[in-house]
Amino acid sequence: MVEVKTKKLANFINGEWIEVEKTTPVINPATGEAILDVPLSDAASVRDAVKAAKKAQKEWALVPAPQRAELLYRVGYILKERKEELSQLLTMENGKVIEEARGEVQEGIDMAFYMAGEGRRLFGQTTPSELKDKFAMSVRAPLGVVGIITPWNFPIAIATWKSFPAIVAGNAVVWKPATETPIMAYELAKVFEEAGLPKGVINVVFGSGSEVGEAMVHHPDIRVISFTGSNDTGRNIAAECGRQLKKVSLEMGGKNAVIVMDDADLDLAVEGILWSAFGTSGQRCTACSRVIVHEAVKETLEERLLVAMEKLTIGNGLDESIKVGPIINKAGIEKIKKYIEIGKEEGAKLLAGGYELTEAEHKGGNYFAPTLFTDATMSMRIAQEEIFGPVVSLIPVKSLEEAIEVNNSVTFGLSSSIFTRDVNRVFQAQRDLDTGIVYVNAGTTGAEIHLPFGGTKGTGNGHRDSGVQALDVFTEWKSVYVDYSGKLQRAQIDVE
Ligand code: UN1
Repeated sequence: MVEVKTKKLANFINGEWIEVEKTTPVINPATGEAILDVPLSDAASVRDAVKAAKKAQKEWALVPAPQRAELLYRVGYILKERKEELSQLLTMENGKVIEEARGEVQEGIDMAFYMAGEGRRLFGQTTPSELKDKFAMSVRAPLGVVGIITPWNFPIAIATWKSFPAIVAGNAVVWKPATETPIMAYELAKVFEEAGLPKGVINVVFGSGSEVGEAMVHHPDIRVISFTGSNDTGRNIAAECGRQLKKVSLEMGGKNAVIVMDDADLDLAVEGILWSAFGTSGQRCTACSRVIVHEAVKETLEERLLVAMEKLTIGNGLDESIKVGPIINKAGIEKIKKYIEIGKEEGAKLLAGGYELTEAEHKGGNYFAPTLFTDATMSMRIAQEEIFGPVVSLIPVKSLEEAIEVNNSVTFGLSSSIFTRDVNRVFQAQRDLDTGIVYVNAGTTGAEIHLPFGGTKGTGNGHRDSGVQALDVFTEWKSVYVDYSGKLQRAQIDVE
């Protein structure tokens, strides 16, 4: 088992580890134990980080992109070497079961190699000029200093989705990780350091959203804020960035549904629902929290789900046999409990779960039993609002059209899925489901890093993390005209 207590977390600014006096404990959600302290920095640390980033970025942008990418390859190899150790640390700070922690670290490794490849692409476009002897092209230019704010539920993967494209494109980064899960940020900064990233290209400032996050959003030299987290915070950030005309990229969750049609492979659907609803204890933006089921198979699906849910083992995710880990903190538990009450009051039928495990069962940890509601309707709050816990509501429907309407009835639009064997339904659904990600015959989770990640409507503001599209967040298009005619040619006028 890896040792965690001996680590002393510090900000990483201009290649130096800078300790901060004020700290708060990081709690292992599986045990309730304080495992170490996280610094609570103030605006002055953000100013120092931006200053360092600004200076470093000028040089970094001049390094040829394939050489910048070399460093990312090194980052990828180091992450690969340290995969098991990092996965265990991730489980300790976040609670997700070790198998999923390994998957998340793998996502970071994949992102390193994928984005390193971009160092030899970063494609621009050439196009003919309307004038003779004139060359026209558009190229990607880095923004300068970029700010990234990352959540506790995917503390390493999401950080790599944002920082790797930023770095390969020639930016310098100021990064505020979630205070619940600072170990992954500390370790990733160590990896960057070991890989030899020039000082100041990546800067990590630990602290709260109200202190560090605000200072980043207000700092005039931060050219973009890329944020993943809660809806309220995202909207506040967007409002302030709008006022400053600062670019902002938001990813703020979902109310994702699995549709099960009457011709579905029901055993497969059960597996897909279980994995995407109760994996990470439902604490994914992509988690399935609604099952829209054709009435012809509703009862069978309920029965099979209940049998499968019985087998879910709950506990400390470091134990390989555990399937469902803890909830991040007590506030998370309280929020889930509130929705259980709301669901009951609204008239949905509770088929399984609905309770927090007792202290005696899990001393100190925050555990909530996997929960299944049925006979929910489209407009109920449990079918509309993000719960971020292991709670799923079944909504019966009569047709594919109705299923799509129910799916699209929420304000979010991140992920959706359909189980069917009918190719016509597959193509109709992928066209009509109003989400940024659509799965066919799989649950709502499991996005791969080389495809764009993000959603429609209230999930975000149109930008995408991950995939080559992430480069659009961290670069600006520059149109370049080179006239080699030797005379002044006026566009729109000197055209024969
Ligand atoms: C998130 O929950 O914000 O698709 C990220 C998935 C993971 C990433 C989830 N690859 O479920």
